[in-house]
Amino acid sequence: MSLIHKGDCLIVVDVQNDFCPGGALAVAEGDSVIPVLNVWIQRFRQMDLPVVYTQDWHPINHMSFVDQGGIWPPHCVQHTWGAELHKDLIEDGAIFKKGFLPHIEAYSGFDGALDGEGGDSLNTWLREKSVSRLYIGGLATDYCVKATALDGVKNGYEVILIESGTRAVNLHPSDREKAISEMLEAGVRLLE
Ligand code: VGL
Ligand code: ZN
Repeated sequence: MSLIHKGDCLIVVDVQNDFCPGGALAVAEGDSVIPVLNVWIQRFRQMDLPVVYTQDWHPINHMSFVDQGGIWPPHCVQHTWGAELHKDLIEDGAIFKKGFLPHIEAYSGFDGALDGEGGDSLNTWLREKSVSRLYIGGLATDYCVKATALDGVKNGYEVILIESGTRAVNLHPSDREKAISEMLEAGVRLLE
């Protein structure tokens, strides 16, 4: 078990209905990250350390949707069931919404704003809380988790990926592996 301490923050990426079985962009075994992440969420909260959640939050005309020329079926549309965080996930922290501008992709949690458009950026919030190290898990390994982890490194944080708390879309079967290599090369540490 890894030791967590002051300066650590847990980032739970996009554990939303649409990325879980039965959702519009279901990730295989997407919901299996929930029990793993719930343990981490409780560990962080017991030590009074911050947990933040990201939430993909698209307008119906988002550029990533196939009908707008993007590669994804419509998913995580604002105010729909698919956009809600999964009901089994323990929710105990700030929520950063992202992807709310029709013409900007925004895979990274660092593109998110507290409670949506106009809210504080994730980076501003983390700095205010004197966070220096990020533990990251959630969905999906090869998109939003990867983008958030890489931006974490770019913004000067130590980044640890909770691998058992992630699942990949795997549009191509090797995408998960490629994403993990990219993160490792950038300096992300892996926790099994
Ligand atoms: C995501 C595809 C499209 C993700 C979001 O959360 O990884 N993937 N939008
Ligand atoms: Zn999306």
